[in-house]
Amino acid sequence: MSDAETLFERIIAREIPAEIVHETDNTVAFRDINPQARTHVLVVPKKRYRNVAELAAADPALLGEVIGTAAKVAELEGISQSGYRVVFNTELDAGQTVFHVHAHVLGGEQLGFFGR
Ligand code: DGP
Repeated sequence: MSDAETLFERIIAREIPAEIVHETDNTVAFRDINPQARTHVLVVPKKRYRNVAELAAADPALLGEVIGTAAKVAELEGISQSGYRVVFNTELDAGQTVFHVHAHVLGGEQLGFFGR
């Protein structure tokens, strides 16, 4: 896979199957293949930025749209009242493995604290 294309471009292009739960003009939301909570959905802007810092610097409106899609996913998944977490893993110490910015939407159960 070239640096110009990550796994997520292939999911967005429907070249790799994923369970898509919501889509807007500029974002796609699909279930994480390795869920860390009862609900675990990834929200990805269709345009690729490496991480949330690059997205925030280049296109804050699109970052706002990613957050808005995350909130919409929480509604659709029925967890907006019970609570959920939105996480952007950023670079290696945070465990980022796919370098196409994505928000994790986690919920559907009591989440543990996180850190080390
Ligand atoms: P991160 O560690 O923040 O870069 O998260 C990448 C996430 O992507 C990780 O939680 C697992 C998920 N993932 C990896 N490969 C696939 C895949 O082929 N399909 C789906 N749906 N999710 C994937």
